[in-house]
Amino acid sequence: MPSQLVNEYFRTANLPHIWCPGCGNGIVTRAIVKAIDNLGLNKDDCCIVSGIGCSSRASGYLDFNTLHTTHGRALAFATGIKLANPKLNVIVITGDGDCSAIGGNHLIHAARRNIDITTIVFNNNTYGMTGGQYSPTTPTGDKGTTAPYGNIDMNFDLCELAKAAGATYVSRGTIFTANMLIKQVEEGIKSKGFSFIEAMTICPTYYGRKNKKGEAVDMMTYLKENAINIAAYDKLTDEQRAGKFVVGELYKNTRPEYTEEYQKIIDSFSKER
Ligand SMILES: Cc1ncc(C[n+]2csc(CCOP(=O)(O)OP(=O)(O)O)c2C)c(N)n1
Ligand code: SF4
Repeated sequence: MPSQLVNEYFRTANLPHIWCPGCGNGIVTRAIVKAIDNLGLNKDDCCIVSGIGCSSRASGYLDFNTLHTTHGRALAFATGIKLANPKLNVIVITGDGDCSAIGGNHLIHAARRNIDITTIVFNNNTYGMTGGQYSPTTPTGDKGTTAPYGNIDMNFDLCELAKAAGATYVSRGTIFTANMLIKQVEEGIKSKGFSFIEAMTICPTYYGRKNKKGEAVDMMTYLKENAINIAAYDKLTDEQRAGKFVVGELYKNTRPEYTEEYQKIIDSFSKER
């Protein structure tokens, strides 16, 4: 029997989903829904926008105001929606390719403007939907359909990118620690300004298979063993950090939010009349 969360927040008529067995996308999607449920948000006050990719298919399963947009353009659509109706909780679902390759410029500028949107990037280190090409987050040396001998590009640290561009809430979690991810999405939604949450997930079908990472359980175990919380990470030497990655709340700040600044301009003209 479907759970209360599924019955309340999913378009059950669109299920079963298309994701492969072992794919991590369901855990991230559940974390988003659980965060919304924990915050007690009204569904009609939320708008979920996605780009294109396996992860972006989540919007089709969610029973909210949703938009499945063009590849890389979720943040552009979301910006328009938020400016038209700043009261909405606008949540963007995107993949690492969608968000940081074709959509990279939109990410930078949404963060720079500090518009009050919560972005959750499902980072599986590959282009899942189109067959496992390498993406800007594929670690250097790892393989993809378009890098059969190993990727020679330097990979992006998406959280550092979002922070440097101006995001005011930045965190990273994994599908292994789903409860932490739920809290991070909650914090992202509550924070006024551009919130960026990187959810480290798994694609056993492409990234895992091409890089001999084993089954889904092995990939989950990798996340469990190599994700170090920021408090502990800060105390490690460079040697101890090798091969590990940091999770937790990485950055929090406040600065003027875009739709509020925009409203001030509108108000200044209203007063003049
Ligand atoms: C303009 C345009 N270029 C390319 C594509 C093909 N395309 C669809 S999904 C995708 C990659 C998705 O990768 P990612 O964002 O990492 O998401 P995942 O499928 O891994 O969740 C690409 C290149 C497209 N749909 N539109
Ligand atoms: S191809 Fe990868 S990301 Fe796409 S559904 Fe399958 S496991 Fe998930």
